[in-house]
Amino acid sequence: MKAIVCCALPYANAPLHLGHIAGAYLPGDIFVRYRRMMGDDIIFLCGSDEYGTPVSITAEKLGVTPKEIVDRYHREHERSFEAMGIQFDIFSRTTYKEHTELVHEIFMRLYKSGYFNEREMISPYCETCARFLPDRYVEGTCPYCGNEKARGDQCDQCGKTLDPTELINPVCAISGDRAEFRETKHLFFRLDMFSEKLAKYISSKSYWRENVRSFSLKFIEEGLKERPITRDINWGVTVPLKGYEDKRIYVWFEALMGYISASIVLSKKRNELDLWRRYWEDPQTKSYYFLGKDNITFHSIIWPSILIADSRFVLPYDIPANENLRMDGQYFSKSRGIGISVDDALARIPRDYLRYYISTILPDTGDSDFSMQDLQERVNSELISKFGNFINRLTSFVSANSIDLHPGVNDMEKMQPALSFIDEYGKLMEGVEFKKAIRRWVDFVQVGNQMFNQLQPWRTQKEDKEKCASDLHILATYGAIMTLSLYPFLPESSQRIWKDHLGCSVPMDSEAMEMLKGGKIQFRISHQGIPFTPFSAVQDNSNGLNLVIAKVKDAREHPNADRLYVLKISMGSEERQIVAGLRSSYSIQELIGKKIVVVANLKRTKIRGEESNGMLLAASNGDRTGVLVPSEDVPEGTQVEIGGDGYNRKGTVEIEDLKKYDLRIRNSGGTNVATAVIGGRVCVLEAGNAKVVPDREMPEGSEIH
Ligand code: B3M
Ligand code: ZN
Repeated sequence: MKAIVCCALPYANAPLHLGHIAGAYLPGDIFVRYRRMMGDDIIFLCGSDEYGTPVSITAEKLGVTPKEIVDRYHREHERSFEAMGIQFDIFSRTTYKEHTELVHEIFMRLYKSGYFNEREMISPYCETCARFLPDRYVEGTCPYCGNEKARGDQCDQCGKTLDPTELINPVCAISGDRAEFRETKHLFFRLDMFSEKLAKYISSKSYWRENVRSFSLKFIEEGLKERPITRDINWGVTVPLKGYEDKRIYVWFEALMGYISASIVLSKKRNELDLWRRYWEDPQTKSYYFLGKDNITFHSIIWPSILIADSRFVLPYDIPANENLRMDGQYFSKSRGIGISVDDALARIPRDYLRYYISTILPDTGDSDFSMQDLQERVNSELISKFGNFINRLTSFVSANSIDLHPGVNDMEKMQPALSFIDEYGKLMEGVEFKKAIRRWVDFVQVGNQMFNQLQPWRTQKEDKEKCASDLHILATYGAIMTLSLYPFLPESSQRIWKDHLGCSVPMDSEAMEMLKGGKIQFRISHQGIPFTPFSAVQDNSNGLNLVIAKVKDAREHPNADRLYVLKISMGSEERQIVAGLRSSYSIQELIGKKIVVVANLKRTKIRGEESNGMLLAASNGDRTGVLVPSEDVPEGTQVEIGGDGYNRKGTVEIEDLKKYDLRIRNSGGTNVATAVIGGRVCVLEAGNAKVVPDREMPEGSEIH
């Protein structure tokens, strides 16, 4: 089979989190590894989606250019994918000239064929910023659900697609001032021309996931309207037409073409200029698009319409879209500080354990939950105790007794459970049902362990050496089938076990699978112990931070240090003295009476002759410092919770220990608050029902010490 496998191009404006990995990239990688193992001819494409308002808004907020943002996140995403073992053939960029050229070519082809209408349209305009406000630059109240933070293009609360004119009380997202509506000229893509063809195309896709198919058909039923495909912005692909110099192509309209331009870049990289045509222009090629559910209609309606209009390239064969991943019941969201970034996760979870766990909870047919505790249990009980143990008992027995494995006569009967596993596993993998495939795999590992118990090699070794050797050959074949079918999920560990533990010298591919079915693979078993180390979700057992709200009773200058104050604080039941380096940023008057946050279990020390029993927390960024305070008045002595984790607060911590919490100011729900990273999770610091915030405006990213 010849296939193009695409993963949605991530916007280059924020770090990737595990929700992205579970929703699009890991399933794509698993699929490609499986199909390649089966001998299929595949190109695996992805790249950065770099234009449009998602990027320019981020740039504006941070006060840098869009180019700086995309350069930074393109590199970062590339690294994250590599670290996850997700290996695209090309990770392209929509800012590449190959992309612009292709977009211009397709654009003009569609324009000349009459698929665009030019219209005056009414657009939101901000007087203060002196510009039109596309999509996300305008906010207001959703007319459908009343959400006050709906965006010009969509309401995140009820999921409805919106037109900015529908918003109640529209305001500019940058200035916050009221948006007015003005006329401006734009090109519209005649989506309405494709209703029939699309309905026929989608109806024929009986193998599509039910949610994708019914959602798309419903979208068509509700009536396809022409869609504006130009915008009044300057960060985007230019419009190759006179009179459109100040406008750009709408990001979605061009980003979709990024799949094709990525393959053009790949062709150049491989020095085979027509490579991309061999895939896209061959009607036999099957194209797959892995993505999150927010992107369904773009791929099932808009992209096929562009492709039908262009008429040269294959339409999507399948769009295995996924639902969302939650973390402890909440949706992953970068802006609300929920969830784990890929880097944070990999800092504490070995890559293959993370790939394994995510595979077992893929949100393919419904939302699913990620939890550290669950990860630890699954990895330790399924991967290690069941599979790892099978490999260990097999290899240790064979090595200890120097058994010369060889096939026996009545083996085929014992192979039955393995053959039916291979059959079902194959069907699930081809049907893009990876979560079910891995569940089926766990069952098969169980069967292998039971078989081991039934065959009792420790007895036959004494009573019937011939039977023992052939039984162990069967068991080794079982182990190899487990290992081979694990490859798409855990490429690294499975190759290691295949070579080092089982001593298989043939490549891990479909031929190997056929040989295994016929019991014809040679093993050179070597005992290396259990092939995995147990995983503990608890990073270490040192003491946790004990943070408490205290009130400053008194303050004086430190007699021996001109940057320091000596403070008397009260923590409710207890009074203490602490030393704080705040003299260049706060006056004594400003401090007295303030409720602050103290690390109450910091090792007691003397600073320039003054005792300091604890430390107050403050955020700083260059020369700016803001003391952390509760956002509302809470009693002194109130315990500050970090993500509600009942972690150990006994004993003392050292200054150095603070580093591992990565305490910093992050944005959560639109405000900058104090956060810590615990167990790879970003947690907001909370005191009673108050948040912990800096008492002066501090930028996101400011460190806390
Ligand atoms: N950039 C949307 C997203 O990251 C998006 C997909 C484009 S695919 C052509 O959610
Ligand atoms: Zn709404």
